[in-house]
Amino acid sequence: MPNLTELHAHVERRWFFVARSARILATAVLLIAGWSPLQAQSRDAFVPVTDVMLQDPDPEDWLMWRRTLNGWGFSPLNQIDRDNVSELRMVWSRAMAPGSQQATPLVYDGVMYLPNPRDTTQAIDAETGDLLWEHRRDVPEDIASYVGGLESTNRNVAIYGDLIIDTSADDYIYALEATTGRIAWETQILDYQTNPARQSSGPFVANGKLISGRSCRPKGGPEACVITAHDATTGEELWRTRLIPAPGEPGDETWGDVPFEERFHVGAWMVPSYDPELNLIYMGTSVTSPAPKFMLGGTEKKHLYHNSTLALDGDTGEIVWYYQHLIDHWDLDHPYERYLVDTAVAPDPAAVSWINPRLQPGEQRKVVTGIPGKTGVVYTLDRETGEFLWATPTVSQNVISHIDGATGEVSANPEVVFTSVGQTVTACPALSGGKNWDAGAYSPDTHTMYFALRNTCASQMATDDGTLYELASRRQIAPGTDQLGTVRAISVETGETLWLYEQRAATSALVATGGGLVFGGDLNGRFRAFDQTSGEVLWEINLGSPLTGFPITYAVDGRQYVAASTGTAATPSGMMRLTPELRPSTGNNIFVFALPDQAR
Ligand SMILES: [Ca+2]
Repeated sequence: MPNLTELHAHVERRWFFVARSARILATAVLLIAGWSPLQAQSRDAFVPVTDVMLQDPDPEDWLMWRRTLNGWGFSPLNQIDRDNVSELRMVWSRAMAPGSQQATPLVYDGVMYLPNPRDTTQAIDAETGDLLWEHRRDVPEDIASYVGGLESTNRNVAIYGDLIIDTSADDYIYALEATTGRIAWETQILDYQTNPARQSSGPFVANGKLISGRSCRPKGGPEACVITAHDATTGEELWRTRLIPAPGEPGDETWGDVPFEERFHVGAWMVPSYDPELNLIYMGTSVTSPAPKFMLGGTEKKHLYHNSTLALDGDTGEIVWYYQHLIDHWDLDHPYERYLVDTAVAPDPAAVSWINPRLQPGEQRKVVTGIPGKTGVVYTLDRETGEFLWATPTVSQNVISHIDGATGEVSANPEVVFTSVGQTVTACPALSGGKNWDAGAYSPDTHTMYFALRNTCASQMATDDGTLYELASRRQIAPGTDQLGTVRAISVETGETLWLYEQRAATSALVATGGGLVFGGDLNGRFRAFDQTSGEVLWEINLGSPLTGFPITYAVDGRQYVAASTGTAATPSGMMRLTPELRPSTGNNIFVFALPDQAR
């Protein structure tokens, strides 16, 4: 008997027979006949994706979450530029599956691999928008009761060899044949009923290994809080690194007398970056549960490895170095994208709050930089050693009072650190950030990082009602402004803010291009192109629903496309309550734009 997946594949293959496109029909016939799989476009045979290709991808392709291993979110494509972007028009659109929508499309050789909510994967002709195949994972009905909701989020997939690989809501990692959508293998990472972990992000390929993190739920205890590596060809598990130390392990003492089995929730729920030369994986971690540390053995304890950048050995998963950004009491996670840049480091003392006094201004370093956490603070570290180089705030924040430039040690503002149940503080940003999962971008053409940030604060009370973080929170727009959304351009070398765009609606993920543009959307349905150097809005369209996916750009046969997707997701829903007069619709859709023939 065929299983459900195979039955579904049969349905999809029948669909091909009614497709009008002769090109797709020809491919479908070959697939049904079981002949050697062809690229859906029937151009050439499918060329397996290698580590060499992932390290230096074809400009036309978008092969991973932020396109390149260094996390930049940058494409060198330059057909769409500052002069012609105003002529962009939609060339195709599709509705997406229902659920929490935060997709990043992958594009390889003219095919888009689109992660839809609830572990539905689609292969789509990237030129026409026609569906080539679809695979829906059979997600258990009781999953939400174990992983605490948001189980439908399916942020990204990976491509390696001839496989499209995802992690699943039920804590598996699984591979689909890129040419057919048929399942190739699956490997259980955790038993979701005994060690539940929320798997919102998919895997990332580092030298043939599938690296994946997750947010572990307190029901499972510390053994669910792991980063794993699997063989990208076979799915065999190669290593797992627990993010909470056990008795006798380094860092155990940072939890004081909290029993190991009560050390909860230090996850790594976003996607890492990777330096193939150093063979180091850079991944950020989340907060503890509960958040206030007086409930966890003391406010001065570090509770490693929460809110840290971890540099992991690619072969073994060993933590080579770590840097802790903030001892958290307010649910201010630090799992977001890290940019790996080789750059002159010359922080401007007039623009940057905290600088390592040993730094010789202008010296060349291999850095890991960006805004790793919800506080909106930029951190630049030496990525070989973890040495602190500089840090500076962006949006208003009051949780960090000082960073020691010589050691990088971060001091929390004692006025907002909880010391008792029932205590109320106003902490900025709110627990939704500042920054959140909506990634920024780095352009090597301008040596500038671009971030979508929000001006928020929250009135927070420490509770003992058994909720995940033991916090009751009321969000607000930061005092002194009614502008919730911002896009900020920051020099990677000097730390200066080069331009700042502000508006009422919260802003969302960005992509930078070789055409001198930054594309990004907002939660009021607007998708727009900024001039990278001035911040001027050069093009804008209303897509009707919040821009919740990650925009990308790609090319097929020399024509450049820009893809953006809309929908619903928890963080945007919380943000929308701060701008109640803005009332977009909530449809999960992908839209693809290109220049008309005469403008190219
Ligand atoms: Ca998934």
